[in-house]
Amino acid sequence: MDIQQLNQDFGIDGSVRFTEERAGFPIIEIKNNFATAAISIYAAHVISYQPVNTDEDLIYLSEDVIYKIGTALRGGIPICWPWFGPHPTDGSKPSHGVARKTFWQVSSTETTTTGATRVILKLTDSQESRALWDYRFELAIAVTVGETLNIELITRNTGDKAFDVTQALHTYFKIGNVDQVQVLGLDGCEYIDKVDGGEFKTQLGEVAIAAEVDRVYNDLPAELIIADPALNRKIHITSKNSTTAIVWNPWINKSKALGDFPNEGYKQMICVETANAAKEVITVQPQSQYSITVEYRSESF
Ligand code: TA6
Repeated sequence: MDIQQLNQDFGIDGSVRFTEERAGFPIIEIKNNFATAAISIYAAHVISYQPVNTDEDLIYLSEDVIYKIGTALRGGIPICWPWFGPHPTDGSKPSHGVARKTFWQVSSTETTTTGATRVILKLTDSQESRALWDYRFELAIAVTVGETLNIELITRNTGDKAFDVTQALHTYFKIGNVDQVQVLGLDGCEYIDKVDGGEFKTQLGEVAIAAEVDRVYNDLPAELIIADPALNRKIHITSKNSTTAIVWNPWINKSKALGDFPNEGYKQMICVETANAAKEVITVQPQSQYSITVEYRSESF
């Protein structure tokens, strides 16, 4: 991708520019009156969002992130699609699907009527994708950077046969202290405990982190909150067309096992992922579409 051409075609003076600190991996840098943000065109991967007048990015990106085709960026907002987790029937296929390990195309950039910045990137089926998942599709992500960060992922079935998807916006949030962070809103929800053999359990009280946590919650409310007293902030997570959320923290041993993640990284991040997964499988009929949306808003305690 030619950076000069991208800036010519999609740059917006003063708010959208394309840079390439890592050769071959162009980044969309966004700056407006509300916030700064950055999106990797590889994997259409949001890697930063920081509202003005705040001291910390909302998004956690591993300092050991690896930019390599076929490798998912560690941190940011990976797009897990068209399946969440291992492939439902074929373990040889890539975990979390095909969308997060390939280049997307920039479709449009614009300044909205409120002065926010909206960027749309698209991915369509290819010989490579059809070898892994034999369907015709167009996948679009609309990222709106303003007082909030709004992400909409739209699946269009452009073929002649219905298909099922599970998916997740697998967001890594930056936190001040894993020992103090809580996820509010899941009390009483059923979850699959992936660190305890996939047992079905019920959440008692708010979610805190004191070991590896890998839980798939179903039937959840439209809003969750990450309460982070160490950074004196609450992050409101509001979703549409999603009743599944995953809470993940790798804790000590898994952090050490991940080659693109610092050993102490678990202390500064928590994943709260907006999804359609587990029993929430989405069937998309030919020539129709399905959209999942999440909005992040940060406020002081
Ligand atoms: O969403 C939680 C999870 O499914 C965990 O099981 C863990 O595997 C995490 O995703 C990260 O997966 P990745 O393939 O990006 O290393």
